[in-house]
This record gives sequence, structure tokens and C-alpha cells, in this order.
Amino acid sequence: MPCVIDTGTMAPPRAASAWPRRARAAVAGVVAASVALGVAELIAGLIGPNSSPVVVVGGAVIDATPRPVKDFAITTFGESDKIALIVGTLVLIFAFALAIGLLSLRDRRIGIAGIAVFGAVGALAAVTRPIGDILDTLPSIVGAMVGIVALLAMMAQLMQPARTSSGGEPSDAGDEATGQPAGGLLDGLRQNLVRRDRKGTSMDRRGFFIATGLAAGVAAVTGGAGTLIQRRFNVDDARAALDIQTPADAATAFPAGADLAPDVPGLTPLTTDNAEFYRVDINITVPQVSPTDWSLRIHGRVRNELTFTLADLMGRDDVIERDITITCVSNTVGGKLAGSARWIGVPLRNLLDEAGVESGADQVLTTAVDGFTISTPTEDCLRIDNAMLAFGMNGEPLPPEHGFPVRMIVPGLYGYVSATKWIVDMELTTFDAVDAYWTQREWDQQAPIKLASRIDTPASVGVAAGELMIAGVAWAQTRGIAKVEVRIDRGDWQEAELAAETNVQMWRQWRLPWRAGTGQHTLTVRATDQNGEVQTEERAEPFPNGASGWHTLQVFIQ
Ligand SMILES: Nc1nc2c(c(=O)[nH]1)N[C@H]1C(S)=C(S)[C@@H](COP(=O)(O)O)O[C@H]1N2
Ligand SMILES: [Mo]
Repeated sequence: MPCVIDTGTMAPPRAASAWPRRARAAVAGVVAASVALGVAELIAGLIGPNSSPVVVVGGAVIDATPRPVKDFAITTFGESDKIALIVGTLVLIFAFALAIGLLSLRDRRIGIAGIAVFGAVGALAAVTRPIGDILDTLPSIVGAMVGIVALLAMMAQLMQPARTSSGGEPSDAGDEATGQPAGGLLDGLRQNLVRRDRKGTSMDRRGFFIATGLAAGVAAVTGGAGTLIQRRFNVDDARAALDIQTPADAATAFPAGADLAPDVPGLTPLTTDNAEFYRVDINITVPQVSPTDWSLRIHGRVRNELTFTLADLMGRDDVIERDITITCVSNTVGGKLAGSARWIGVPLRNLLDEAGVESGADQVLTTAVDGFTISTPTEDCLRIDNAMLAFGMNGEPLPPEHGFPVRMIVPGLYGYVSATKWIVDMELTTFDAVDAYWTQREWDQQAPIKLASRIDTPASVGVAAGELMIAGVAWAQTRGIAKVEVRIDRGDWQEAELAAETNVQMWRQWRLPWRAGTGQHTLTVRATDQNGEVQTEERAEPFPNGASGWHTLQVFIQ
């Protein structure tokens, strides 16, 4: 490139405050991209939030991300992984837009092509989403078209032909001042650009700033209006209007001593608040499913195809309420991707019995509105007590981010093979016939939750010596926890006190008093389930069927 000198720094002092032409071109690129995104949001507001280019491109990126990168994102950003993705996508878009602006200085066709590519990527991502259709390409296409118009309008102001031919534009003087040869492509431009009088220059600059300001205004208004209109898809009000009753077959009251958290600061509460519950799914925005439009079809290898509305499910007389812990397979040793709630729903076994599962249909394939699929062994759906289609969570309708209006819960199986949120379809099929979302990506077909224990307290740093409590939770779903042991430094295993048991499908808290001396200590925990299985020390990463190993914590006591 012939023109690599930063005119802003090389120019004489008087020009230092002025906007160099290239800076303005870069701004034009970024503003044009903002116009494209804003207009696209507005149209997505008319069509549906799943057509927003940021959402569809982000979704496509999530789907295409190789597993190690995804694991890295989950472990690095945790539940902020989606925010990280959006920020990352926007940074990329604006870097691209900046380059488009600069290249438009050479040739406007590059700018046009650049924004067109930008629109094409959005349109392609939109149609190839699992739930995408051709209409979903509109926001990207129209957004890109308006973005191109905006870019051309701004560039036209930036490249006003000369009015007179005396003097040079201060902000462009740097190129000349440094004696850089005006290279090939830029020759024509420079003839137009650098030879102007002061008056013409300031007028041109004013024209550019007016055009850019107008475009930025269009971006803000369309983007803002789009975001507002998209709120009409929001189901918060419809959700608030639903009344979730405690069913006759309610969860049993917790026995005394089941929840040690009130007495042990830092210990995970027995029941996780809905607002605190971990969230893992493939979506950038939370799917909004209208409870009145919702229905679930049970079909495939069944004798009776059935369809249920939410009212059908809520009105049944076999509704149950149960305390169940659910866990993500991506949870690392000692990780927080687990939570316990009081779920209300209809036993899966009853629904499948009514549908009449044909023999040989070994897989229940469920599909959600986000296009996500989960395969669950039919046998587990029938055999595991309290496997259910849930519509209530801790006395409320399911929160939108946890699958409103209906999700599946199967105690003892990792979420990706059991916990379909926003479920709309249930097909009885075979494992030979189809793979679900994560099994297509090589995670195991069968994924029972592994025996696990975690130390929640004390904290690693900032704790003073004295009488402390080591405490945490352990889970061995459907088998139950029999024992938790803690090892302090190289000492013997000491048996911790277990909280009273609620049920074998829920985690169990434990605690061990510790007279802590100053210095560095290593705490290790292991659990034993009610079948006598001792938690393995052998370390395994989450892929392909869940992490294992003892949770070890280094604490520094002051
Ligand atoms: N529709 C849908 N359901 C889904 C997922 C998803 O991406 N989409 N993720 C699954 C995974 S991997 C887990 S661990 C659980 C998490 O449920 P939670 O977010 O309510 O904790 O939801 C499961 N159900
Ligand atoms: Mo998960």
C-alpha cells in the first residue's frame, strides 16, 4: 500500500485536530455497518427475533465451533459465554466495517461488495438455522442494501470533486508533507481530494459530517425501534398470567436438618433459586414461546399419536411435584453447572404409555423450538421415577431461560440427553436411525450423571485461622449419597456430617468442622453412593460423557 503514513500524526499542528480522510472513511464504514444492523433489527422486529443477523450469525458460529474451542469458551466465560460471543461478533463486524470504509476510498465497488458479503453471510446463516426459513433472510438483505446506500452517501460527501485548485486540505497534507508518492490506485482520488481551497474543504467536511450524522441517526432509530418491536414476542406477561398450583402429589417436605446452608456461610442452598439456576443452551437470545400457542406432539413408533396443549398437561390429575438436581455434562470437577429445583409436571411414563410405544423404539427424540434435539433412551424415560414433562419450577411457571412453557426432566441423566427446554416434539425412534445435536458432535449417546462431590467453603483466600467449617454438596442421582469424606493435607480421610436426606434424586449437603492453622492447606473430597461405589480419583475431562476425579482445593489461611 502506498499510503501507510498516519496523516493525523504526521500532519502539521493545525491539522492535528482535523479528521484525516482515512479516519473519516473508516467512520463511514462503521456507520454504514450500524445502519445495516439497525435496519436489520427493525425488520427482524416485524418477522421475528430469530431472523436478526446478530442472532443467526452467532448461532451459526456456536454450531460450527469445534468442541475444544467451545469447551474453552464455557470454562473461560462460563455463563457469560453468550455475551462474549456477541461482543466478539460485534468487534469482528466493526473491524470488517472499518476495513470496508478504508477500501472504499480506493474504490467504492469494494465497499459495496464488502457490505453485500456481510448481508450474504447473514442471509445464509438465517436460512441454514435449524428453524430458519427464506423470510428470515430479509433483515440481512434489506439491512445490507440500506447499508450500501448509506456508505455511498457518506463516501460521496468525502470525495466531493474539487471546486478550486489552490491549497491542500489540512488533513490530507500529511501525505504530501511526507513526500509519499501518490501511488497508482490513489492517483485519481488524490487529484479530486487534495486540491481544494479552505472554504471548499470545510464545506465538504460539513457535508460529510451531516451525512454521517444522519446515517448514525437512522442506525440508532431503526435499531432502537427494532428492539422495541421485538419485545412484542416477549412472553413475560403471558407467563405471569399463568397460575401454577401445587399438585395433590406434592413434593414431600424437607426433613429437619436437610438444609445446612442457613448455618454454614458459603454453602450452596439446598434448593437453587430460579434466578440463580445455571443456564446452558445453544441460544443467544432466550426463545420466546407463547403458552397459548404451545403444543407437543408425540409420534413416530407409537400406536396412538398424541398432541398436548399446556392446558391439557396442567389440567391432568397425574401431575407431580419433585425435588430433582440437574447437571450439565460440561461441568468440570468442582464446577457450578448443577442446580436443584422443585419441578412440577406430568410423568413421562404415563404419557408414553398412553401413546403406546412400539417395541424396538429405543430412542425418544425430542426437538425444541431452537431446533435443538435430544435423544434419551426410551427405557430410561419409562423406568426412571419422576422423569417428567415439567411446566413448574419452584412454584412458578418455568422461567423463559429454563424452557418455558414446558421442558423435560429425567433424574440421573446429564442435561444434553434428557432436559429438553422449549420442547415441542417427541418422536419415538431408534438410535440406529438418528443422532441428536450433541451426539452428532461426538458426545456419548448414553450419559448417566457421574457420582460427584464439591467443596463450596472455605474460600481459597482471605480466611482467618480458627474454627472453620468445610462444607459442600455431593450427588449420586437415583442412587443417593451414603458417605462423604474429606482429607486435609496428607491426613487421613475424615467422614463428614451429611445433611438429612431429601430423596435420592437430589444432591445432599455435607460439612466437617476444621480447626484451621495458618498457611497453605490442601482439601480433598470424595463421596460414596448408596450402592457402595466410591467416587473415582481418576481424572476425566467433560468430553465425551462427563468429568470425574476428586475435587481438590488449595486454601490459604491467614
Ligand atoms: N432446547 C434446548 N434444550 C436444552 C439445551 C439447548 O441448548 N436447547 N441444552 C441442554 C443442556 S446441555 C443442559 S445442561 C440443560 C440445562 O438446563 P438449564 O439451562 O435449565 O440449567 O438444558 C438442556 N436442554
Ligand atoms: Mo449440558
